[in-house]
Amino acid sequence: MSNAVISIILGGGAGTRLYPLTRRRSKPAVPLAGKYRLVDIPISNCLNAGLNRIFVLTQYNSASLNKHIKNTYRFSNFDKAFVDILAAEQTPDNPTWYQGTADAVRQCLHHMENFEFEYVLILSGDQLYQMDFSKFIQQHKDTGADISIATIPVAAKEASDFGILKTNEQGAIVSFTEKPPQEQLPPWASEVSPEMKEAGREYLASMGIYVFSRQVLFDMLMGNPDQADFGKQVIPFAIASGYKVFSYQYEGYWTDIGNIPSFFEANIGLTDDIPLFNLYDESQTIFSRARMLPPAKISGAIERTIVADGCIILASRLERCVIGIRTRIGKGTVVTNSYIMGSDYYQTLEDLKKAQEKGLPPIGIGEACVINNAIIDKNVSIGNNVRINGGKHLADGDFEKYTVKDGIVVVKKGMVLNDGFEI
Ligand code: ADQ
Ligand code: ADP
Repeated sequence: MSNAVISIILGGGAGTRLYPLTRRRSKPAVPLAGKYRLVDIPISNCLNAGLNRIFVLTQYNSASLNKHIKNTYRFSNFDKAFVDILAAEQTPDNPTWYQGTADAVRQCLHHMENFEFEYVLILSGDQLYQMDFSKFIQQHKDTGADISIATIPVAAKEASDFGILKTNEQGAIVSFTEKPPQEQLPPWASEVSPEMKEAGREYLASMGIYVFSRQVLFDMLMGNPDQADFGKQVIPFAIASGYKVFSYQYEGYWTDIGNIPSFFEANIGLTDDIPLFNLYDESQTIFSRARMLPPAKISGAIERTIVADGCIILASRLERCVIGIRTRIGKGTVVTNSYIMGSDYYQTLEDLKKAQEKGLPPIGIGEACVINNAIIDKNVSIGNNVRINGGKHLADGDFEKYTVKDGIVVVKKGMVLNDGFEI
Protein backbone atom coordinates (compact mmCIF):
# COMPACT_ATOMS: atom_id res chain seq x y z
CA MET A 1 0.00 0.00 0.00
CA SER A 2 2.64 2.53 1.07
CA ASN A 3 4.37 2.51 -2.33
CA ALA A 4 1.10 3.26 -4.07
CA VAL A 5 0.18 6.40 -2.13
CA ILE A 6 1.53 9.90 -1.63
CA SER A 7 -0.19 11.98 1.04
CA ILE A 8 -0.66 15.73 0.91
CA ILE A 9 -1.65 17.66 4.02
CA LEU A 10 -3.24 21.06 3.39
CA GLY A 11 -1.55 22.98 6.13
CA GLY A 12 -3.51 26.17 5.90
CA GLY A 13 -4.33 29.29 4.01
CA ALA A 14 -3.95 32.68 5.61
CA GLY A 15 -4.65 31.16 9.05
CA THR A 16 -6.94 34.00 10.13
CA ARG A 17 -9.50 31.71 11.78
CA LEU A 18 -6.98 30.58 14.41
CA TYR A 19 -5.56 34.06 14.98
CA PRO A 20 -3.80 34.98 17.33
CA LEU A 21 -2.36 31.45 17.65
CA THR A 22 -1.17 31.78 14.03
CA ARG A 23 0.25 35.28 14.50
CA ARG A 24 3.87 34.08 14.55
CA ARG A 25 3.62 30.46 13.43
CA SER A 26 2.01 28.54 10.60
CA LYS A 27 -1.21 26.73 11.39
CA PRO A 28 0.23 23.18 11.35
CA ALA A 29 2.61 24.24 14.14
CA VAL A 30 -0.13 25.33 16.57
CA PRO A 31 0.32 23.36 19.83
CA LEU A 32 -2.43 20.83 20.55
CA ALA A 33 -3.29 18.88 23.73
CA GLY A 34 -0.30 20.17 25.66
CA LYS A 35 2.44 18.36 23.74
CA TYR A 36 1.49 17.83 20.10
CA ARG A 37 1.06 20.16 17.15
CA LEU A 38 -1.90 20.25 14.77
CA VAL A 39 0.04 18.60 11.97
CA ASP A 40 0.78 15.54 14.14
CA ILE A 41 -2.85 14.41 13.75
CA PRO A 42 -2.97 13.90 9.96
CA ILE A 43 0.66 12.72 9.88
CA SER A 44 -0.03 10.13 12.60
CA ASN A 45 -3.13 8.89 10.78
CA CYS A 46 -0.98 8.40 7.68
CA LEU A 47 1.85 6.65 9.51
CA ASN A 48 -0.57 4.37 11.37
CA ALA A 49 -1.90 3.27 7.98
CA GLY A 50 1.61 2.62 6.66
CA LEU A 51 1.58 5.73 4.45
CA ASN A 52 4.94 7.34 4.95
CA ARG A 53 5.54 9.65 2.01
CA ILE A 54 3.96 12.93 3.06
CA PHE A 55 4.01 16.53 1.85
CA VAL A 56 2.76 19.32 4.13
CA LEU A 57 1.64 22.36 2.12
CA THR A 58 1.66 25.61 4.01
CA GLN A 59 1.27 29.23 3.14
CA TYR A 60 3.82 30.36 5.70
CA ASN A 61 7.00 28.61 6.54
CA SER A 62 7.70 28.93 10.21
CA ALA A 63 10.78 28.04 12.18
CA SER A 64 8.71 26.09 14.70
CA LEU A 65 7.05 23.98 11.98
CA ASN A 66 10.38 23.19 10.31
CA LYS A 67 12.01 22.32 13.58
CA HIS A 68 9.12 20.18 14.71
CA ILE A 69 8.95 18.17 11.48
CA LYS A 70 12.72 17.80 11.27
CA ASN A 71 13.06 16.66 14.88
CA THR A 72 10.00 14.42 14.95
CA TYR A 73 9.68 12.53 11.70
CA ARG A 74 13.06 10.91 11.14
CA PHE A 75 13.18 7.78 9.07
CA SER A 76 15.81 5.23 8.21
CA ASN A 77 18.08 5.87 5.22
CA PHE A 78 16.97 2.52 3.89
CA ASP A 79 13.33 3.31 3.22
CA LYS A 80 11.64 5.92 1.09
CA ALA A 81 9.71 7.61 3.88
CA PHE A 82 9.67 11.40 4.26
CA VAL A 83 7.62 14.27 5.64
CA ASP A 84 8.47 17.37 3.59
CA ILE A 85 7.15 20.91 3.97
CA LEU A 86 6.31 22.75 0.76
CA ALA A 87 5.67 26.41 1.49
CA ALA A 88 4.19 28.92 -0.94
CA GLU A 89 7.18 30.97 -1.84
CA GLN A 90 5.66 34.35 -2.57
CA THR A 91 3.47 37.03 -1.04
CA PRO A 92 -0.37 37.33 -0.95
CA ASP A 93 -0.55 39.60 -3.97
CA ASN A 94 1.80 37.51 -6.04
CA PRO A 95 -0.04 34.99 -8.22
CA THR A 96 2.15 32.12 -7.08
CA TRP A 97 0.76 32.39 -3.52
CA TYR A 98 -1.62 29.42 -3.16
CA GLN A 99 -5.03 30.65 -4.29
CA GLY A 100 -6.97 27.81 -2.66
CA THR A 101 -6.76 24.14 -1.76
CA ALA A 102 -6.64 22.82 -5.34
CA ASP A 103 -4.25 25.54 -6.40
CA ALA A 104 -1.92 24.64 -3.53
CA VAL A 105 -1.84 21.03 -4.73
CA ARG A 106 -1.44 22.14 -8.38
CA GLN A 107 1.60 24.24 -7.56
CA CYS A 108 3.22 21.25 -5.88
CA LEU A 109 2.55 18.68 -8.57
CA HIS A 110 5.98 19.23 -10.09
CA HIS A 111 7.54 18.03 -6.81
CA MET A 112 5.62 14.77 -7.15
CA GLU A 113 6.06 13.97 -10.82
CA ASN A 114 9.15 11.86 -10.35
CA PHE A 115 7.76 9.71 -7.55
CA GLU A 116 6.19 6.34 -8.12
CA PHE A 117 2.60 6.28 -6.89
CA GLU A 118 -0.91 5.43 -8.03
CA TYR A 119 -3.04 7.41 -5.60
CA VAL A 120 -2.86 10.77 -3.86
CA LEU A 121 -4.46 11.15 -0.44
CA ILE A 122 -5.36 14.79 0.25
CA LEU A 123 -6.00 15.78 3.87
CA SER A 124 -7.01 18.86 5.80
CA GLY A 125 -4.56 20.03 8.42
CA ASP A 126 -7.08 21.19 10.99
CA GLN A 127 -9.23 18.26 11.99
CA LEU A 128 -9.12 16.00 15.03
CA TYR A 129 -9.91 12.35 14.24
CA GLN A 130 -8.42 8.86 14.04
CA MET A 131 -9.26 7.20 10.76
CA ASP A 132 -7.77 4.11 9.16
CA PHE A 133 -6.85 5.42 5.72
CA SER A 134 -5.94 1.95 4.46
CA LYS A 135 -9.65 1.02 4.41
CA PHE A 136 -10.47 4.25 2.59
CA ILE A 137 -7.84 3.58 -0.07
CA GLN A 138 -8.88 -0.06 -0.36
CA GLN A 139 -12.44 1.03 -1.11
CA HIS A 140 -11.14 3.50 -3.71
CA LYS A 141 -9.33 0.61 -5.43
CA ASP A 142 -12.25 -1.82 -5.13
CA THR A 143 -14.77 0.58 -6.64
CA GLY A 144 -12.37 1.64 -9.40
CA ALA A 145 -13.18 5.26 -8.53
CA ASP A 146 -11.41 8.25 -10.05
CA ILE A 147 -11.95 10.25 -6.87
CA SER A 148 -13.16 9.13 -3.43
CA ILE A 149 -14.37 11.51 -0.74
CA ALA A 150 -14.55 10.63 2.96
CA THR A 151 -17.99 11.66 4.21
CA ILE A 152 -19.75 11.90 7.55
CA PRO A 153 -23.41 12.45 8.47
CA VAL A 154 -23.99 15.86 10.07
CA ALA A 155 -27.01 17.66 11.52
CA ALA A 156 -28.87 20.37 9.62
CA LYS A 157 -27.54 23.17 11.81
CA GLU A 158 -23.92 22.34 10.85
CA ALA A 159 -24.60 21.36 7.24
CA SER A 160 -24.08 24.86 5.83
CA ASP A 161 -20.43 24.72 6.89
CA PHE A 162 -19.65 21.75 4.65
CA GLY A 163 -19.82 20.39 1.15
CA ILE A 164 -23.05 18.34 1.17
CA LEU A 165 -23.62 15.45 -1.23
CA LYS A 166 -25.97 12.71 -2.29
CA THR A 167 -25.03 9.22 -3.39
CA ASN A 168 -26.70 6.40 -5.32
CA GLU A 169 -27.07 2.87 -3.93
CA GLN A 170 -23.55 1.91 -4.98
CA GLY A 171 -22.08 4.87 -3.07
CA ALA A 172 -21.29 6.92 -6.18
CA ILE A 173 -21.76 10.64 -5.56
CA VAL A 174 -24.43 11.98 -7.88
CA SER A 175 -24.68 15.56 -6.66
CA PHE A 176 -22.63 17.93 -4.51
CA THR A 177 -23.14 21.45 -3.23
CA GLU A 178 -20.49 23.44 -1.34
CA LYS A 179 -21.80 25.01 1.88
CA PRO A 180 -25.50 25.29 0.97
CA PRO A 181 -27.48 27.99 2.79
CA GLN A 182 -29.96 26.68 5.40
CA GLU A 183 -33.04 27.40 3.29
CA GLN A 184 -31.73 25.18 0.48
CA LEU A 185 -30.97 22.21 2.73
CA PRO A 186 -34.11 20.01 2.91
CA PRO A 187 -33.78 18.22 -0.46
CA TRP A 188 -30.15 17.35 0.40
CA ALA A 189 -31.06 14.93 3.25
CA SER A 190 -29.82 11.33 2.74
CA GLU A 191 -30.64 7.82 3.94
CA VAL A 192 -28.34 7.25 6.92
CA SER A 193 -27.91 4.51 9.53
CA PRO A 194 -30.60 4.30 12.26
CA GLU A 195 -28.11 5.63 14.86
CA MET A 196 -27.28 8.64 12.74
CA LYS A 197 -30.94 9.25 12.00
CA GLU A 198 -31.77 9.18 15.68
CA ALA A 199 -28.99 11.70 16.31
CA GLY A 200 -30.56 13.95 13.66
CA ARG A 201 -27.51 13.61 11.39
CA GLU A 202 -29.13 13.24 7.97
CA TYR A 203 -26.86 15.25 5.70
CA LEU A 204 -23.80 13.61 4.20
CA ALA A 205 -20.91 16.06 4.48
CA SER A 206 -17.56 15.96 2.74
CA MET A 207 -14.77 15.73 5.32
CA GLY A 208 -12.43 17.50 2.90
CA ILE A 209 -10.44 14.23 2.71
CA TYR A 210 -9.93 12.94 -0.82
CA VAL A 211 -8.24 10.11 -2.71
CA PHE A 212 -7.45 10.86 -6.35
CA SER A 213 -6.10 8.38 -8.85
CA ARG A 214 -2.84 9.78 -10.10
CA GLN A 215 -3.71 10.59 -13.70
CA VAL A 216 -7.10 12.02 -12.77
CA LEU A 217 -5.45 14.49 -10.40
CA PHE A 218 -2.89 15.61 -12.98
CA ASP A 219 -5.51 15.87 -15.74
CA MET A 220 -8.02 17.77 -13.65
CA LEU A 221 -5.64 20.27 -12.07
CA MET A 222 -3.47 20.94 -15.11
CA GLY A 223 -6.45 20.94 -17.50
CA ASN A 224 -8.43 23.48 -15.47
CA PRO A 225 -5.94 26.02 -14.18
CA ASP A 226 -8.73 28.40 -13.15
CA GLN A 227 -10.15 25.97 -10.56
CA ALA A 228 -8.64 27.07 -7.25
CA ASP A 229 -10.63 25.08 -4.72
CA PHE A 230 -11.60 21.41 -4.33
CA GLY A 231 -14.96 22.04 -2.65
CA LYS A 232 -16.03 25.01 -4.72
CA GLN A 233 -14.83 23.93 -8.13
CA VAL A 234 -12.90 20.69 -8.65
CA ILE A 235 -15.35 18.25 -7.02
CA PRO A 236 -18.58 19.71 -8.53
CA PHE A 237 -16.85 19.84 -11.92
CA ALA A 238 -15.65 16.22 -11.63
CA ILE A 239 -19.18 15.01 -10.89
CA ALA A 240 -20.71 17.09 -13.68
CA SER A 241 -18.09 15.83 -16.16
CA GLY A 242 -18.82 12.16 -15.47
CA TYR A 243 -15.78 11.20 -13.42
CA LYS A 244 -16.41 8.26 -11.05
CA VAL A 245 -16.62 9.96 -7.65
CA PHE A 246 -17.37 7.73 -4.63
CA SER A 247 -18.27 8.37 -1.01
CA TYR A 248 -16.45 6.58 1.81
CA GLN A 249 -18.72 6.93 4.79
CA TYR A 250 -17.21 7.36 8.23
CA GLU A 251 -19.08 7.56 11.51
CA GLY A 252 -16.33 7.89 14.11
CA TYR A 253 -15.31 11.03 16.01
CA TRP A 254 -14.23 13.83 13.72
CA THR A 255 -14.15 17.51 14.46
CA ASP A 256 -12.91 20.74 12.99
CA ILE A 257 -10.17 22.45 15.00
CA GLY A 258 -9.68 25.29 12.56
CA ASN A 259 -11.16 28.15 14.58
CA ILE A 260 -10.72 29.34 18.16
CA PRO A 261 -14.01 28.03 19.63
CA SER A 262 -13.72 24.58 18.01
CA PHE A 263 -10.00 24.36 18.85
CA PHE A 264 -10.76 25.28 22.46
CA GLU A 265 -13.65 22.78 22.77
CA ALA A 266 -11.59 19.97 21.22
CA ASN A 267 -8.74 20.54 23.67
CA ILE A 268 -10.92 20.88 26.76
CA GLY A 269 -12.94 17.84 25.55
CA LEU A 270 -9.80 15.74 26.10
CA THR A 271 -10.34 16.15 29.85
CA ASP A 272 -13.72 14.34 29.74
CA ASP A 273 -13.92 11.06 31.66
CA ILE A 274 -14.14 9.19 28.37
CA PRO A 275 -12.98 11.62 25.69
CA LEU A 276 -14.33 11.24 22.18
CA PHE A 277 -10.77 11.44 20.90
CA ASN A 278 -8.64 8.68 22.40
CA LEU A 279 -5.04 9.63 23.10
CA TYR A 280 -4.49 6.34 24.89
CA ASP A 281 -5.09 3.93 21.98
CA GLU A 282 -1.77 2.26 21.22
CA SER A 283 -2.95 1.09 17.83
CA GLN A 284 -3.51 4.72 16.83
CA THR A 285 -0.48 6.41 18.34
CA ILE A 286 -0.31 10.16 17.94
CA PHE A 287 3.32 10.82 17.20
CA SER A 288 5.10 13.91 18.36
CA ARG A 289 8.51 15.12 19.28
CA ALA A 290 10.33 13.16 21.99
CA ARG A 291 11.65 15.97 24.16
CA MET A 292 13.39 14.22 27.06
CA LEU A 293 11.64 16.43 29.59
CA PRO A 294 11.61 15.70 33.33
CA PRO A 295 8.39 14.40 34.91
CA ALA A 296 5.75 16.87 36.08
CA LYS A 297 5.87 17.91 39.76
CA ILE A 298 2.48 18.75 41.22
CA SER A 299 0.93 19.96 44.49
CA GLY A 300 -2.68 21.04 44.80
CA ALA A 301 -6.16 19.82 43.92
CA ILE A 302 -6.54 18.61 40.37
CA GLU A 303 -9.72 17.49 38.63
CA ARG A 304 -10.13 16.27 35.08
CA THR A 305 -6.92 17.86 33.92
CA ILE A 306 -4.26 16.74 31.47
CA VAL A 307 -0.73 17.65 32.52
CA ALA A 308 2.18 17.36 30.08
CA ASP A 309 5.82 16.65 30.91
CA GLY A 310 8.15 19.03 32.62
CA CYS A 311 5.54 21.07 34.54
CA ILE A 312 6.05 22.51 38.03
CA ILE A 313 2.63 23.11 39.57
CA LEU A 314 1.86 24.49 43.03
CA ALA A 315 -1.62 25.80 42.18
CA SER A 316 -4.42 25.44 44.71
CA ARG A 317 -6.84 24.10 42.11
CA LEU A 318 -6.94 23.05 38.44
CA GLU A 319 -10.17 21.86 36.89
CA ARG A 320 -10.91 20.90 33.27
CA CYS A 321 -7.56 22.16 32.05
CA VAL A 322 -4.98 21.10 29.52
CA ILE A 323 -1.55 22.04 30.87
CA GLY A 324 1.20 22.04 28.27
CA ILE A 325 4.91 21.22 28.50
CA ARG A 326 7.11 23.07 31.01
CA THR A 327 4.19 25.03 32.53
CA ARG A 328 4.95 26.63 35.87
CA ILE A 329 2.03 27.67 38.10
CA GLY A 330 2.50 29.40 41.46
CA LYS A 331 0.85 28.91 44.87
CA GLY A 332 -2.77 29.84 45.52
CA THR A 333 -3.67 30.05 41.81
CA VAL A 334 -6.93 28.61 40.48
CA VAL A 335 -7.23 27.69 36.79
CA THR A 336 -10.46 26.33 35.33
CA ASN A 337 -11.65 25.45 31.86
CA SER A 338 -8.45 26.61 30.19
CA TYR A 339 -5.67 25.49 27.88
CA ILE A 340 -2.23 26.61 29.09
CA MET A 341 0.20 25.82 26.25
CA GLY A 342 3.33 25.98 28.39
CA SER A 343 6.78 27.10 27.48
CA ASP A 344 9.42 26.37 24.85
CA TYR A 345 12.23 26.53 27.39
CA TYR A 346 13.04 26.82 31.10
CA GLN A 347 14.47 30.04 32.41
CA THR A 348 17.79 29.64 34.19
CA LEU A 349 18.32 31.09 37.68
CA GLU A 350 20.29 33.85 36.00
CA ASP A 351 17.42 34.60 33.57
CA LEU A 352 15.06 34.77 36.51
CA LYS A 353 17.30 37.21 38.37
CA LYS A 354 17.57 39.46 35.33
CA ALA A 355 13.81 39.40 34.81
CA GLN A 356 13.25 40.30 38.44
CA GLU A 357 15.64 43.25 38.18
CA LYS A 358 13.61 44.54 35.26
CA GLY A 359 10.38 44.04 37.23
CA LEU A 360 9.22 41.24 34.89
CA PRO A 361 7.43 38.15 36.19
CA PRO A 362 8.98 34.78 35.31
CA ILE A 363 7.53 32.70 32.46
CA GLY A 364 4.46 30.80 33.60
CA ILE A 365 1.65 31.77 35.93
CA GLY A 366 2.35 33.47 39.25
CA GLU A 367 0.70 33.21 42.68
CA ALA A 368 -2.94 33.84 43.66
CA CYS A 369 -4.16 34.20 40.07
CA VAL A 370 -7.64 33.24 38.86
CA ILE A 371 -7.91 32.09 35.23
CA ASN A 372 -11.08 30.81 33.58
CA ASN A 373 -12.12 30.18 29.94
CA ALA A 374 -8.77 31.07 28.46
CA ILE A 375 -6.06 29.87 26.12
CA ILE A 376 -2.61 31.01 27.24
CA ASP A 377 -0.17 30.69 24.33
CA LYS A 378 3.44 29.63 24.91
CA ASN A 379 6.11 31.58 26.79
CA VAL A 380 3.66 33.96 28.50
CA SER A 381 4.75 35.56 31.78
CA ILE A 382 1.86 36.12 34.17
CA GLY A 383 2.59 37.89 37.48
CA ASN A 384 0.78 37.51 40.81
CA ASN A 385 -2.91 38.29 41.48
CA VAL A 386 -3.76 38.32 37.78
CA ARG A 387 -7.41 37.72 36.95
CA ILE A 388 -8.56 36.46 33.54
CA ASN A 389 -12.22 35.65 33.43
CA GLY A 390 -13.36 34.66 29.95
CA GLY A 391 -17.03 34.15 29.17
CA LYS A 392 -19.91 35.39 27.09
CA HIS A 393 -19.94 38.68 29.04
CA LEU A 394 -16.80 39.73 27.12
CA ALA A 395 -17.20 41.25 23.66
CA ASP A 396 -14.98 39.98 20.84
CA GLY A 397 -11.92 42.12 20.27
CA ASP A 398 -8.21 42.15 19.51
CA PHE A 399 -5.94 43.93 21.97
CA GLU A 400 -2.17 44.28 22.34
CA LYS A 401 -1.74 41.31 24.67
CA TYR A 402 -4.82 39.22 24.05
CA THR A 403 -7.77 38.51 21.79
CA VAL A 404 -11.33 37.62 22.82
CA LYS A 405 -13.19 35.26 20.51
CA ASP A 406 -16.63 33.94 21.47
CA GLY A 407 -15.89 34.66 25.12
CA ILE A 408 -12.58 32.77 25.06
CA VAL A 409 -9.61 34.91 26.06
CA VAL A 410 -6.46 34.05 24.08
CA VAL A 411 -3.29 35.54 25.55
CA LYS A 412 -0.72 35.97 22.78
CA LYS A 413 2.59 34.11 22.69
CA GLY A 414 5.38 35.63 24.76
CA MET A 415 3.25 38.39 26.37
CA VAL A 416 3.86 39.74 29.88
CA LEU A 417 0.87 40.35 32.17
CA ASN A 418 2.13 42.20 35.23
CA ASP A 419 0.92 41.74 38.81
CA GLY A 420 -2.75 42.60 39.23
CA PHE A 421 -3.57 42.59 35.48
CA GLU A 422 -7.29 41.99 34.91
CA ILE A 423 -9.36 40.87 31.92
P1 ADQ B 1 -13.23 24.21 4.23
O1 ADQ B 1 -12.69 23.57 5.46
O2 ADQ B 1 -13.98 25.49 4.37
O3 ADQ B 1 -14.11 23.17 3.37
P2 ADQ B 1 -10.86 25.25 3.16
O4 ADQ B 1 -10.96 26.46 4.00
O5 ADQ B 1 -10.60 25.42 1.73
O6 ADQ B 1 -12.10 24.37 3.19
O7 ADQ B 1 -9.74 24.34 3.87
C1 ADQ B 1 -9.48 22.97 3.72
C2 ADQ B 1 -8.09 22.72 4.30
O8 ADQ B 1 -7.11 23.24 3.43
C3 ADQ B 1 -7.82 23.37 5.65
O9 ADQ B 1 -6.98 22.54 6.41
C4 ADQ B 1 -7.11 24.65 5.29
O10 ADQ B 1 -6.28 25.10 6.32
C5 ADQ B 1 -6.32 24.19 4.08
N1 ADQ B 1 -6.08 25.28 3.13
C6 ADQ B 1 -6.96 26.21 2.71
N2 ADQ B 1 -6.42 27.04 1.81
C7 ADQ B 1 -5.13 26.63 1.67
C8 ADQ B 1 -4.03 27.09 0.90
N3 ADQ B 1 -4.16 28.14 0.11
N4 ADQ B 1 -2.85 26.46 1.03
C9 ADQ B 1 -2.70 25.38 1.84
N5 ADQ B 1 -3.71 24.89 2.59
C10 ADQ B 1 -4.91 25.49 2.50
C11 ADQ B 1 -13.53 21.93 2.91
C12 ADQ B 1 -14.33 21.43 1.72
C13 ADQ B 1 -15.76 21.11 2.14
C14 ADQ B 1 -15.71 20.13 3.29
C15 ADQ B 1 -14.88 20.71 4.44
C16 ADQ B 1 -14.71 19.73 5.57
O11 ADQ B 1 -14.32 22.40 0.68
O12 ADQ B 1 -16.48 20.56 1.05
O13 ADQ B 1 -17.02 19.86 3.75
O14 ADQ B 1 -13.56 21.01 3.96
O15 ADQ B 1 -14.05 20.33 6.63
P1 ADP C 1 8.80 22.65 21.56
O1 ADP C 1 9.19 21.80 22.73
O2 ADP C 1 7.50 23.36 21.71
O3 ADP C 1 8.92 21.93 20.24
P2 ADP C 1 11.41 23.80 21.45
O4 ADP C 1 11.99 23.17 22.66
O5 ADP C 1 11.78 23.25 20.12
O6 ADP C 1 9.81 23.84 21.55
O7 ADP C 1 11.72 25.33 21.45
C1 ADP C 1 10.91 26.19 20.66
C2 ADP C 1 11.60 27.50 20.47
O8 ADP C 1 12.02 28.06 21.69
C3 ADP C 1 12.81 27.36 19.60
O9 ADP C 1 12.68 28.26 18.52
C4 ADP C 1 13.94 27.70 20.52
O10 ADP C 1 14.97 28.33 19.80
C5 ADP C 1 13.29 28.65 21.48
N1 ADP C 1 14.05 28.77 22.73
C6 ADP C 1 14.67 27.80 23.39
N2 ADP C 1 15.31 28.30 24.47
C7 ADP C 1 15.08 29.63 24.48
C8 ADP C 1 15.46 30.73 25.32
N3 ADP C 1 16.22 30.54 26.41
N4 ADP C 1 15.00 31.96 25.02
C9 ADP C 1 14.22 32.15 23.94
N5 ADP C 1 13.83 31.17 23.10
C10 ADP C 1 14.25 29.93 23.36
